[in-house]
Amino acid sequence: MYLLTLFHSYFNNMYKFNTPTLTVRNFKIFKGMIEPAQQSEIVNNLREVVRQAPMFSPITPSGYKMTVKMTSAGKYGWYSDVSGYRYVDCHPGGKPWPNIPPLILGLWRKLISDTRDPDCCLVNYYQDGAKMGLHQDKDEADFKWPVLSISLGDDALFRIGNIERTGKTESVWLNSGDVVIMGESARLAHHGIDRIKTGTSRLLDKGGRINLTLRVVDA
Ligand code: MD3
Ligand code: FE
Repeated sequence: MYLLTLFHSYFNNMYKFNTPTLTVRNFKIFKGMIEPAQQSEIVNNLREVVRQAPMFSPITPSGYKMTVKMTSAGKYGWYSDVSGYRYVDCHPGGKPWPNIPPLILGLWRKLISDTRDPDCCLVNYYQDGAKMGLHQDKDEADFKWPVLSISLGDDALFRIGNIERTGKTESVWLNSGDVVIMGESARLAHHGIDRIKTGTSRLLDKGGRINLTLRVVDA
């Protein structure tokens, strides 16, 4: 049985040697997995990403400007306007998205797969009062791939719901350096960010919070 499990992990390239600090509704939360020096290095890498692909606030299909600023790295970037949510292969300025920084790719390869890289690293930036309403992520072709999230900067109140839009939710605080893996039943669960506690981290010069999500987009 043990050999079978090992083979199964090897076959899927899913590394399960790391035990989550806590698991809430199959969201696997690794507290403080990224040490402060590495967090700073990631932020430095992101400065270059943002220089090549400046942050913008997408418009939702219902016409509201999102309070979160975003950009992306990788083959695709996530985008939204009145026509809908989708992945696009260029920044709204017209240039292809910059490459995903190697340090960030390394985390994916260690935790998720060393044979299939993510197609997108979505960079979300939350500042004074920014939040993200309860939603599902379903613009990707294959939900068998988990999504990996990395929190940097100020603390955030993360809300976890159900596959259905309604029902009881649970909230957890995410701190700088926390990593969350959303796979299996968590992959299509509703989730959102209720609020940021400003001034809780000194990682970012201008304060706020960055969340990175690594996603496989193509089948
Ligand atoms: C569960 N971002 O970008 S990360 C998002 O902190 C998003 O910026 C939040 O929700 C943030 O879509 C939460 C956690 C997260 C990200 C993607 C998921 C949870 C997910 C995809 C599927 C299921
Ligand atoms: Fe999401």
